[in-house]
Amino acid sequence: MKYTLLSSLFLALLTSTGAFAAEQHNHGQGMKHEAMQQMASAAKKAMPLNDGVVKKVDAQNGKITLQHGDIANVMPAMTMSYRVKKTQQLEPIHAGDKVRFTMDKLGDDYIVTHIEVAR
Ligand SMILES: [Cu+2]
Repeated sequence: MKYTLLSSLFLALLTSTGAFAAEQHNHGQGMKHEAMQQMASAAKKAMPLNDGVVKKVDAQNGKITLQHGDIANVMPAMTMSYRVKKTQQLEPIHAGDKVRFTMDKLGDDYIVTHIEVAR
């Protein structure tokens, strides 16, 4: 009887040690998150003018569809609809225009912060 108690105590100790190890393992995810934040802030620092071609202007919803090349640290070349910071920014912009634009991250979205017709 005494031995059984001791061995179950030992088992309990082993189990709690295992739980500890699992907690420490979780810490690795926190570090991964830090690395992601560093990447995000690196992308924020570099906010160059990107070249694009306007595919569609949706002034009513404050959206513009742009075809653009690779944007370093942000996204590969693609055609994508973006929200613009202010609807008025779309007034001088028309489908087919070659434009230069900058964008910024807002939550999970990228929004166009500046856009001008390229001359
Ligand atoms: Cu995109």
